[in-house]
Amino acid sequence: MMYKAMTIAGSDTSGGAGMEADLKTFQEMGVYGMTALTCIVAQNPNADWAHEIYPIEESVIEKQLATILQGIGCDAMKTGMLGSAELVELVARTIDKYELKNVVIDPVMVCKGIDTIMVPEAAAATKELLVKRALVMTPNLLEAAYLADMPSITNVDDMKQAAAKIHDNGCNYVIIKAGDRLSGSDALEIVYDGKTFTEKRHPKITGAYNHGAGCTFSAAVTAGLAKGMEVTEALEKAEAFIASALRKSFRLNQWSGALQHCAWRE
Ligand code: PXL
Repeated sequence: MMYKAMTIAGSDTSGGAGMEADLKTFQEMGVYGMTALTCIVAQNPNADWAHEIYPIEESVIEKQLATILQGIGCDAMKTGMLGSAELVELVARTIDKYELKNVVIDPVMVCKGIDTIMVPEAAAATKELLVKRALVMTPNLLEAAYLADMPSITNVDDMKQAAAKIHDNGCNYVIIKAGDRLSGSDALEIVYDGKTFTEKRHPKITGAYNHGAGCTFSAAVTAGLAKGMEVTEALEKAEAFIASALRKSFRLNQWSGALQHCAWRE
């Protein structure tokens, strides 16, 4: 029996984030991965590694979704880079049409090298259409502040307030990751299931390259759900996975580094 997961995401040609990170994570966690590609991101070595985004036509994305969902089926899915409101609407329609339950929404709104991944209309559509369809959402601080209509998130109390607001909009589990963005020696994570706030602290991994960490983390949660785990167990496995991948992260070039997805094997 092979459990299957789908990612609706962009391709990060440099291999650290996007569907490359998702597929590597699915593979490492023993889950069969499938992709509906939304765009191709190329990094320009002649322009300071500027990220150039080449969108894929919506009709082609629909074809990929039919291949996977009508033709094969999946046990869990996640989203990554969704560049337009139309695409967010397509994802919402698809979740409804196939009655998908194990839905992880990683609301990719910002990333290093790309100023605005999401045009404002796509961010607004994500807030309106995807939050309520998500079993799990995995925003970082900037994305959580946007989704919760808060000017910024600067401490644990803000994180809890944002998690509660996002949960109120219909998402079952909200996981806000501060990563290395808040001061202190720990990387903070707040999990809210509508009843309890769980505050998790992991020692910050200094000197790590964290490009693709958000994609990898949400893909690991998705893989756990595909295998039939409860959210809390999938989350614990994902935390262990991301910690080892970060600890063994490595330099790619003068602009970037990447997580090591196979590090947990050692
Ligand atoms: O890390 C955010 C991200 C997501 N998806 C794709 C990306 C990036 C950042 O580079 O390229 C395809």
